Amino acid sequence: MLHEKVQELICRQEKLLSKENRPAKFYNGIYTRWKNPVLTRGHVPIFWKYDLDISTNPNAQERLGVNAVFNSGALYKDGKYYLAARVEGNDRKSFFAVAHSESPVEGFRFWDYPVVLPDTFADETNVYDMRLTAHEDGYIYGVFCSEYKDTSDGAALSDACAAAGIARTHDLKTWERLPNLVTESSQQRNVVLHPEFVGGKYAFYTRPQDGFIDAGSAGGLCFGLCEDIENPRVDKQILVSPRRYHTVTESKNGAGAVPIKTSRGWIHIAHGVRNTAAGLRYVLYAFATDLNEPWRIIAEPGGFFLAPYDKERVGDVSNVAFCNGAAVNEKGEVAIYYASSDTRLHAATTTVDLLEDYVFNTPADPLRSVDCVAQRCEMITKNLEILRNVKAD
Ligand code: M1P
Repeated sequence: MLHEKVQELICRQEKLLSKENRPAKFYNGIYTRWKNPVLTRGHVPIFWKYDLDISTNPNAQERLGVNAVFNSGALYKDGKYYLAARVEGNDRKSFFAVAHSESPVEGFRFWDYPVVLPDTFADETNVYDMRLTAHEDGYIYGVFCSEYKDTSDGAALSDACAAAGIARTHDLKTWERLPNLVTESSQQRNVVLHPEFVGGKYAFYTRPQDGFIDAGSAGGLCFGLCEDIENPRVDKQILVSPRRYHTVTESKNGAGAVPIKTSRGWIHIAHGVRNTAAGLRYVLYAFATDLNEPWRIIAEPGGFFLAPYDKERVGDVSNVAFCNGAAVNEKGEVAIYYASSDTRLHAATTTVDLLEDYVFNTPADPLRSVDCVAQRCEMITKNLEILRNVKAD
């Protein structure tokens, strides 16, 4: 027999899980935002949080609370959308859990168990932000942040080190853990495995930093090749997308979703961060790289692609939009999964064609106000002429 409160929670959750989603009113012609988040802490199975045994939990108290469900890797496979979400317990430790649905925007349900990663690093305290890459070698790779305490001389209690953890699977259920990626940088987060071999080698997008939080003199989204995925190391990191003064990437940036292959280039959805009086602000930006030289940018719209909007602005870490997964189906429909304020996960839907239009036809950032005004005036002049002609017709 179940406690009546638990029965009520299960019924309430069922309503949430079967809720239909609708497009939001927001419009920019580039993507559709959806009204309801696709995953929240409310989606976490009740039996992950409550001991359902009345004899050991007579008051139906939550024993292992979950604080948030957010940054998710994503994959479309055989008609289904899979998310590898970051689930954060009340104890601040994150772990991964897979949810799937036949729709990109609703109906996601977690599998019975979270991902159980082989415990190969005794010092690892936390794991988060998994990118799922269906690689041409036949494996699905999960590349994530593996965090451990900085124990070097003089390190403060909260000082930490970030490395890129790597695990691989065929079914998202059984995972083989590979060694962490070795690079020359002491801090490595937001690492993404490119889905194809480049010159016969594995290729990673990296984000070296001097500090755990601060980019320091390093930073920028980089690219490097790796000979052996079972002993992964990147010896040379080439800068792909640098931090730039007075742009959305001023404080730091990092790779997001696994790049999307289009006829004109690889489309990347990354994040950029700037500092404000209210703290860091994270937005998404996009660019395209060359099909054969995926480290070379061939188009980059100015400004942000997606920023925290409306209620998305508020959460555990407010003013954050973060993406580590997008799923593309065989019709060229794209679901971009982005989390808001480190609290919940949303979908924005678009198509490969619309993304190409955005990335290749949106003007670049001219980097100075005076040039931005000139850029805008050029469009205004053209538009006023069009409006005059429409009136005359
Ligand atoms: O809190 C915002 C984000 O901060 C980190 O991103 P970055 O490494 O670029 O600073 C990550 O911890 C990410 O999970 C988080 O959403």
